[in-house]
Amino acid sequence: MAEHESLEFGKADFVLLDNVSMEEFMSNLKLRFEKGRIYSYIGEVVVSVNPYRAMNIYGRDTIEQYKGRELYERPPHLFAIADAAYKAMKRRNKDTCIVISGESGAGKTEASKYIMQYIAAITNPNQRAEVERVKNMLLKSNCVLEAFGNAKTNRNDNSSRFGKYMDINFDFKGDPIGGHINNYLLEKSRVIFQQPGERSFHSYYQVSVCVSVADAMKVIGFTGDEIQTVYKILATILHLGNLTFGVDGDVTLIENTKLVSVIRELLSTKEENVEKALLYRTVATGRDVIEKQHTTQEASYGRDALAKAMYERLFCWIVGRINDIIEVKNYDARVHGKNTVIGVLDIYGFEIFQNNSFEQFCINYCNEKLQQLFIQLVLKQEQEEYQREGIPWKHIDYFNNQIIVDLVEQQHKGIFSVLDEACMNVGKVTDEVFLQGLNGKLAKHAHYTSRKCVCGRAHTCIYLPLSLRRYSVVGFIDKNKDTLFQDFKRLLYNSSNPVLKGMWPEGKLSITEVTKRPLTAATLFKNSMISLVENLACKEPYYVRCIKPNDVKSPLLFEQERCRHQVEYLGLLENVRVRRAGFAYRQTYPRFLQRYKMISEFTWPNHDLPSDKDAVKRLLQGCGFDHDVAYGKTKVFIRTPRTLFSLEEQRVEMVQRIVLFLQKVWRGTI
Ligand code: AD9
Ligand code: MG
Repeated sequence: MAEHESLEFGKADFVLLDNVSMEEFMSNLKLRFEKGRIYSYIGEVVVSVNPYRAMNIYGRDTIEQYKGRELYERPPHLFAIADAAYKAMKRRNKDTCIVISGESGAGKTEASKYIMQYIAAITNPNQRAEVERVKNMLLKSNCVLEAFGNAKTNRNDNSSRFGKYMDINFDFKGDPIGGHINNYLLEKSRVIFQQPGERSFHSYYQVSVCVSVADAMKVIGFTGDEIQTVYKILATILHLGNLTFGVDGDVTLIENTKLVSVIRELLSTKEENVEKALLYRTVATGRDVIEKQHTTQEASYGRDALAKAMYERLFCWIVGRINDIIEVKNYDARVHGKNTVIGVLDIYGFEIFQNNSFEQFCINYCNEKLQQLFIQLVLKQEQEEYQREGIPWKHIDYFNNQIIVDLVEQQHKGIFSVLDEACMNVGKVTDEVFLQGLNGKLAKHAHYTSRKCVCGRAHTCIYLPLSLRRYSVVGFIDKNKDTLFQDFKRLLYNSSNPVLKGMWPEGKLSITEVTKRPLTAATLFKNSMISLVENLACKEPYYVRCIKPNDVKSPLLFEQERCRHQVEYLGLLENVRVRRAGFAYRQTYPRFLQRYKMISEFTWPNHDLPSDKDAVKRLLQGCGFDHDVAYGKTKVFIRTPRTLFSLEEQRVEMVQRIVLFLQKVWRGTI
């Protein structure tokens, strides 16, 4: 029996609320959470509340219940949305994507794993060895990426510190044949600094007990040399962290020289080269090339930049290697037909800390961008559906966060442009200069203000919709420029370890050959976000909206205010309104009949009308609901939830009567 037949658990679809108000929304969400119903729908959007406890709803038997079913036939679940995306891909040859959003710790990564598991479980019925291999790779690659890209934060013990978009490619039979991962801005500063209570990436704590990750890497196809090099890089970064600099007269020197030998060994380079790269910088002045000694401050900056860059490069290299291994090979579209894709996006969620820096700014911008896509697509999809079905559409207004996205990314006037401009300045480039630039250009913007903080450090305050976020501009310039002295690139390129050397191809260039200024971190991130959104926009999207019920990881606590805030900024209430503005419910004629035909004498057990559409019309007229519905080309649209309830009630009644009747037949009493 479909769950929305039982009101004990609240309304399974928020569209069915009697009144669309925040109060009703929240009490339904709370009731469902307390009854252990962590998933609900808004139409085809899944709303998920992190249960913070193991739920017995992901096993093989549950998978079987959702396989090939329609969304409304079973209680709301991630599996239903995964199945819908899969069916659209397989039956209609559509590229689809599943976009999972929500704040840090809300359950996005877990959701993405369940979705992957579901897809793996329902595909390849013939157990083709090659497909099994691909599936195994896709699942194992996750574990490796988490080890290197996730860390414990104050919000989440397993927080994703990078954005991940994974395409799974399918052949014409609907079986996975490969994949591709795009990764976005790893929070590399974590290798040199963590907030109190936080940790560096899991990889650091797993090296000693890291058999499982090493195993996973081996299974995926990393060579022994490659795995060795990964460990050496991790060790180098640890040692770099212990390296200190001092002065002797005019000379900057390394205080713990023994470490240099260790690092040299790990990097397979010459010892004097390591020392030189840490203490000097080669600069070209006109035709001359000179070596300029660092101050201790510059040397420390260089050391940290090296540690961060090595980790980031390692991470990107791992992603690249995984992609080499999982990419689709030998697929001939002329023979096998179109190769279709399901993309799964699991990105770092909104986060607000005590002190928010460049990283939080980028992460939150990314979330605004995805929210914008959601707004566009949900509206667009509704409009298109009505047009396709030939039903008039009533426009509905709601808050559009485009203004926030523009504030960040617009050419010339946006915050990223002002930041890049400040970084290009010759002469003094400081965070202060950047702040002045912002104040100059954005003082009149409705969503921008800045002020000095009590602590005396410069802050900019940026108002984002419905929540105040404050970012400190301290460190923006450095993090945006992301300078890594060329000397380090050459050092690593000249390593006799071919794996390491291969990670640093640009080290091949001599100082006089390097002319181009590299793109800034903000520009790179902005470009990657724009292309991500373009990529998602051309696919049929499915959404999972995750909510974090409390800050203490408790399975029992539903913090009303906290949840309401998330419902607000995720625009869930607006989502319900848009969905209901037209019609709360829609279904294709054959499916509708299949479910409700027993409630009308004209359709039970079969109808003799010219089409299913006519039969549905007859059925609804008979029940007196004709005024509340519209008949599209392929689907019937029902305006108010009451009508649907009533249909459901009649159906339940009829089913019971039929069952009773059959029992009597069996007993021979009829
Ligand atoms: V972040 O933006 O990467 O910091 P996520 O990805 O949204 O965040 P994550 O999926 O990592 O959060 O979930 C956080 C924790 O909540 C997990 O480690 C689990 O302990 C817990 N969780 C989340 N979803 C489920 C679930 N469906 N069942 C049980 C869950 N526990
Ligand atoms: Mg995550």
